[in-house]
Amino acid sequence: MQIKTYTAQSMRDALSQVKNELGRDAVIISTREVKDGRFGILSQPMIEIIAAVDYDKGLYNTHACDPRSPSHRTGYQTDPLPEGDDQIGISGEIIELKKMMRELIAASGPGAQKTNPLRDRLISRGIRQSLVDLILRKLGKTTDMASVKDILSKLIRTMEVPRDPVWVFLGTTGVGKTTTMAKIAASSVFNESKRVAIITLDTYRIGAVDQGKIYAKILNIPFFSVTTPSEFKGTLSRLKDMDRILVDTMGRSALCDEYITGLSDYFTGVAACKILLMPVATRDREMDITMKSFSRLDIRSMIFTKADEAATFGSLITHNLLFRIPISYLTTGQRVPEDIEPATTSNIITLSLGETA
Ligand SMILES: Nc1nc2c(ncn2[C@@H]2O[C@H](COP(=O)(O)OP(=O)(O)OP(=O)(O)O)[C@@H](O)[C@H]2O)c(=O)[nH]1
Ligand SMILES: [Mg+2]
Repeated sequence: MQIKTYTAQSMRDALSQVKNELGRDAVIISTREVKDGRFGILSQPMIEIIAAVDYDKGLYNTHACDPRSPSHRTGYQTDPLPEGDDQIGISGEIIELKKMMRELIAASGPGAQKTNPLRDRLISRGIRQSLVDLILRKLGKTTDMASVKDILSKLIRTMEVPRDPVWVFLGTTGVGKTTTMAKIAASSVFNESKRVAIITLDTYRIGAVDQGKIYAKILNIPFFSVTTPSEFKGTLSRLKDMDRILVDTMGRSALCDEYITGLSDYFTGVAACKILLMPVATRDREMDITMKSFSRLDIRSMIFTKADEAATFGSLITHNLLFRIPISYLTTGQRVPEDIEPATTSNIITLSLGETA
């Protein structure tokens, strides 16, 4: 027998995982609500299902009423118990779940009826299912796309340029930190006539210093490369007359704990706007992992990058509604300085959900 545990944000998702992995003959052993403990106060209730295939029905029914048997303790039996048995609740639940499972399999088969086209449409745009369900629940049954857009326009947080003079560009490898910093440096110099300097902390990757140096040279602005927190703080104090100091950082996997700890040493006692960059096409799981790691650095603003490479834009809405960090810019290509635009609530909604109601 194969027993597996599945966790998802809704019963439907968890059942769908069971169906996909274990097939139609899977039996639900237990379900419970668990906390997604990854985000502290942001943690969400999750559904955990334990399911099995190739189980020996006789074996489990034999042990079902033995209080010492594992099956009794966990409610492994899959048939209804006689009236009066204290396990009847669990058993009834299992029957109910089996029914739901069958309905789910039927609903996802060929010719399946779509029960809520608006829900399907929002999910197909890349908005996380649990959020879609929450929004639709809040709006009631008779809702339409116009009311979804209306509620989102009240919830989405964007910000104009950060007010602090020091902007720090953070994010995992290759998300576009250096390129975006160069775009912002160019527009700060040419469009806003700001006095700008660049500092790079990225001495880890071969060529990283040269990359920053070249942009600084083209823009004719000061450039510094530093390797320790004290050198960084010393450089900042020498740049007090600058209007904007853009700090490029080395990218590393969000799973690398030492990297985040090492970075945070640079910013203790420094007033800076820490900006996290994330490609629009980031999947939910990677988004959560990145946020879990980088939230330790007190992120104040988001820049979503590589919008030109994304097929859907629901990640913008998912991220904004879940993590509540204002979005300042979207980047739309590799060209420096052209491919960047300020984020506004209306362009996020239009990109994510289209023009039509
Ligand atoms: N399509 C597309 N490519 C982009 C965008 N922004 C950056 N890139 C490309 O992404 C690649 C990585 O960009 P970098 O700016 O070097 O990324 P990084 O985050 O500094 O990378 P590391 O320092 O290595 O972590 C380069 O090829 C960029 O041209 C964008 O908005 N769209
Ligand atoms: Mg870089």
